[in-house]
Amino acid sequence: MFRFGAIAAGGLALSACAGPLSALQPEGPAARGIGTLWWVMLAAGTAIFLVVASVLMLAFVRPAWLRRFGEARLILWGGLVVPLVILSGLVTAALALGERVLVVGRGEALRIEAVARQWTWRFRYPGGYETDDLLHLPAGRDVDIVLTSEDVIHGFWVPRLGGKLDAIPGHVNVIRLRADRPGTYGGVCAEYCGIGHAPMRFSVEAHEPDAFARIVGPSDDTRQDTAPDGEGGQ
Ligand SMILES: [Cu+2]
Repeated sequence: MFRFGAIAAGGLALSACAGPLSALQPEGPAARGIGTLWWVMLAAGTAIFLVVASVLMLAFVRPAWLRRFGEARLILWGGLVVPLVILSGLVTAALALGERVLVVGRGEALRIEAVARQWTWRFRYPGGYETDDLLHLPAGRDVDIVLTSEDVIHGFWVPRLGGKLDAIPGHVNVIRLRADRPGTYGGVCAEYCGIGHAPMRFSVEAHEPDAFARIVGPSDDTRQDTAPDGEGGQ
């Protein structure tokens, strides 16, 4: 009975991690790095919890064992050395991931502008084509999302493709995304921005490169008139 309950609870917990906004179902290199770090932190956190719980138990059941280890040594190792090693590892991993999420010293990529305002997202492609609350991407290719805001600070986040970055008025931030394959992903505003914050969502559609080019058109100003209707164009 207990085993059935544990399996059911585990299944329920894991199913809550699925869906279009799940950072635990990554579909791009940046999101995959973030997902891996999350799993490593979960495993390490669980291990640390078990060790601490065991030591606590030992303090009650076999206090003499702990006393033999020595108070000063316990504080030195448990309070300084071990946390220092763990935190150094985490900081290194986070810095390496940050480089991957942001655009630091890497090659050129397609640039798409994203302008946030209360409470929508407008995306502008190189040829001038625009969409509201729908971001088209070419699959398998790096894309730089050039973020800014017209009013307050918003947060751009597509959990299955990458990290999150603020869209700040009067300032430009750039985040690099890549979708491994065609598909539809969810995006949200990740920074509280007013009464309409919660529903300030957008969709991301990753297409085969040909289909992407057909939808957003060539990279010049002739595109706007030939945009097919019903593809998310405004
Ligand atoms: Cu918001």
